[in-house]
Amino acid sequence: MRIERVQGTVSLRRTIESGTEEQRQAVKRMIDEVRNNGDAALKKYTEMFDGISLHTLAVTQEEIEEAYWLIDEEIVHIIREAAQNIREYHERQRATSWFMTREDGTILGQKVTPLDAVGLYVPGGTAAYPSSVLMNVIPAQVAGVKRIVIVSPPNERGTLPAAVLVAACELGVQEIYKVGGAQAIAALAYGTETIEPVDKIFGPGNIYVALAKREVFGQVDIDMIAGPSEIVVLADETAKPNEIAADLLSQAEHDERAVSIFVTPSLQLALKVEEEVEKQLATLPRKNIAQKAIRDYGVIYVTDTMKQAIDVVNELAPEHLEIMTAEPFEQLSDIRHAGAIFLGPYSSEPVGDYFAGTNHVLPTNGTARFSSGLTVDAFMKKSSIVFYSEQAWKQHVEKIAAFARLEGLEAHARAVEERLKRREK
Ligand code: HSO
Ligand code: ZN
Repeated sequence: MRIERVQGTVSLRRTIESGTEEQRQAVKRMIDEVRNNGDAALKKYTEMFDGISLHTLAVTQEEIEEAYWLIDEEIVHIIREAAQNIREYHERQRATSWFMTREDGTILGQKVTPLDAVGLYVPGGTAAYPSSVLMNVIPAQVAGVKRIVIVSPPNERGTLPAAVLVAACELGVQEIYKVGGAQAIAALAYGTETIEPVDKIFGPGNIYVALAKREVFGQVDIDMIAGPSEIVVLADETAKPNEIAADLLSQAEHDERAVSIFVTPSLQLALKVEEEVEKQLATLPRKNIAQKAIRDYGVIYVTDTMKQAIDVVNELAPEHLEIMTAEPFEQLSDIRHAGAIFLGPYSSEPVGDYFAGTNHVLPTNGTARFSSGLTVDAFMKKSSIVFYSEQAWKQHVEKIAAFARLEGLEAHARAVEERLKRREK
């Protein structure tokens, strides 16, 4: 891992998923084909890309039962407990409708309504995370979304990973389809004979999925385009180098482009962490991935002071930040940009990935500067409510009409004035 002394500002090397022109065109063609040919197009692409010919797209009850056979009962209990923690945390986020009144009888308000239907994309292969099923489905349920659809590419056996099916079933998800890639996104956006369209699409995926989400945005809403995972650890000499190294590697194993960064005012600690990272890397099953990530994107920044270290963290605006200092709550108030903040030696980042209750869908690529992780709000929308009383209308009608005429909108002015006729009768 590279060690750099920091003077002034730093900037993170970022990979933006914009794809090539060829990829964008391919995605557009696939979306058109799904719009024109529905299920037949989905099956054709599934055969082409997943190498499997499916008769029905929907996951059956037998597949779910089989999944339960394959998963340890103990794991099912862990999933249930994690789900409970996640539900409890997200319930606090649920916005409620409200009203305000004025003395003239005006009532203004905000009515909160859940989305009718949402779709969740679960990637295939080793990135098919049951934890991500929990992180997306639970806030949707807390919001009150009635229809939740999961789509995911089938594996070589023509089914979905057992753990994903068990997580979905534990939450009571009724609609699961074995379709992935850009074709799945097109189906969610436009619908086919089997899959009714949804209003918003959530979940990460490969470049084709990301491009397809961008392409259907407007027809439906989308959550965010997630980049590779990132972790920044901020620590002083009270922290343990082996723990810091382990946490840095926890995110490095996600992706060859994952970003693991350590920031500290202690050169001595920096040297020890560097050594630990190398040592621990050697025995990791996903060593190849983690090693590439650490080599290409891993950095240790050594600053002169803790204050400078905090500046570096804010500059990086990481997805995950761990603060391992003597008094982590002291630094907390100075942190302005981070998707999730983990405090103290026991709050290792995977605690949040799986179990604490907070959400693990978080802003990457420095977007923590202006955005937040997934919350219940993403599954709800707000309508404003206006009730004007006669008294309020009378008091303000001339001002409103004057404002309308300022904009040259005579029909607006006349609309509010039309009520004058009631008084003439
Ligand atoms: N750390 C990942 C989420 C995840 N980790 C899922 C394990 N499973 C992105 O924040
Ligand atoms: Zn993770």
